[in-house]
Amino acid sequence: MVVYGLKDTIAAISTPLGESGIGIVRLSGKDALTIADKIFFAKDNKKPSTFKTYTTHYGWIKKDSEIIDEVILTVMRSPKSYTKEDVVEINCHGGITALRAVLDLVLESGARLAEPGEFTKRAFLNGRIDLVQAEAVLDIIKAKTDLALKLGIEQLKGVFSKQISSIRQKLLDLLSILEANIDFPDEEIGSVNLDEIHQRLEQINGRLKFLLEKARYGRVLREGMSVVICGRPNVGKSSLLNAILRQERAIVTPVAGTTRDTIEEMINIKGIPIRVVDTAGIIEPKDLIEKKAVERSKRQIDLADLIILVFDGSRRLNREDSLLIKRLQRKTKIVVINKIDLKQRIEKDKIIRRFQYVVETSAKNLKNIDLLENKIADLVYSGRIISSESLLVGNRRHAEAIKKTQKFVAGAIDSLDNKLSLEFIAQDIKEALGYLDDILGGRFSEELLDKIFSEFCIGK
Ligand SMILES: Nc1nc2c(ncn2[C@@H]2O[C@H](COP(=O)(O)OP(=O)(O)OP(=O)(O)O)[C@@H](O)[C@H]2O)c(=O)[nH]1
Ligand SMILES: [Mg+2]
Repeated sequence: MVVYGLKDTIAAISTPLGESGIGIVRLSGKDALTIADKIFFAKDNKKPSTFKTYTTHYGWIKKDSEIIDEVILTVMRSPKSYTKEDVVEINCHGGITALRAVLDLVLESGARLAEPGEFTKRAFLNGRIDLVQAEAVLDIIKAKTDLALKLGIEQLKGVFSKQISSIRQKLLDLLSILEANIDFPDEEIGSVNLDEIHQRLEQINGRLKFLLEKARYGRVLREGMSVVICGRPNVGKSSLLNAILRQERAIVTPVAGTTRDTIEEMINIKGIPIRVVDTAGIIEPKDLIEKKAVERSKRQIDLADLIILVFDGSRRLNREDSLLIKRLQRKTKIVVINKIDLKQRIEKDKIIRRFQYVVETSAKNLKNIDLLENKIADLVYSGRIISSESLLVGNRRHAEAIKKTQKFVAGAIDSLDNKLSLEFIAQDIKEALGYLDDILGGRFSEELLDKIFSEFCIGK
């Protein structure tokens, strides 16, 4: 692996700028301890280069014998540190002036100002973490929701990396069997059982497909989950969409069958990006247009992470409601009893007994829309929509690479089915392996690293 600019010792303020109780200046690199020796004066006159790893020491930072700050200094020696290099952290008083003065002194004494994410980049380049884990550090810093945080921590622990590594190993094993056979076609050692190769490729293919399916959930956190509003005609679905969006987006009329096409909009509910979709209420189509409308709704329902099933509180449940309930049986649902401003005739007890999450609203008067939003957020945060098992695949970069890997594994299976020579199959497997290496960072470009790490803050 090529190592970029790791000779420098880097430094940065690692805590947020602004008034705070304490702030930390962090140094990493081979001169970290020598630099600390020059500027840190312990009460007992000992020097940082003599400190044991993972110990903290009280003292002063001085410039030309003038005290700049009273600090606690921590030493973490290579290789057991965040970057695998010698790391020194200086706990200063908070506030920009003290921190800036200490950082300036560190820089004057031989360190270079770190680039954004450079500490984490070093952890990667020095082999302590893989690229997925480096990205996870960023996710953790940026996490706005408990769930995003949970995902970041899982990835940092290497759960996802392990999955990828294990698939990678399986492909490597296959490749070595194939290559032995290509190199020594007549030898006993190379005799290859094609059925077994086929079986193993299918298994890997299945595993990759599973990861891809899960990638959809990882994306929810960044790109939004899909919430689809369903219900028979006229119950107030479009009115509910408008109420959630707080704008007259969809046409609302007293005529049943008003909405024909699905309508979707992005909104943000308590930090969760959500794609809300309003569907046509038609359940039993009578003509071609209605048939198309039903097909579109069905497609949205299949993709939905959550369904909002709307009933009209002023009417009794009917056949269409029952049909819909049956159709949506396997979906996670919030049931909305709408039109509570009118006289209620619906079998409310029955609904409450049957469904776990029920909210009563008046879309027309914007009543209890906040309760519905809270319910949606609760379901996401409690992990009931996205289970922790789904927290396998993180970002789009990973999903793209898995998709390409899967394509080549499927290609290898095709080649095998078409009785192509083993070279072709080996070539497909090599391509597949390349994409897996992209995920973990075994194969990477400076450009990719820049893109990933430039999103970090300085000091991480
Ligand atoms: N009183 C009352 N009327 C409502 C409420 N919500 C919707 N309506 C009315 O119910 C009628 C149908 O509303 P829509 O929002 O178009 O219903 P929809 O479910 O989208 O109907 P389709 O698109 O035809 O399937 C309209 O006249 C609305 O004004 C409500 O909370 N209270
Ligand atoms: Mg409508």
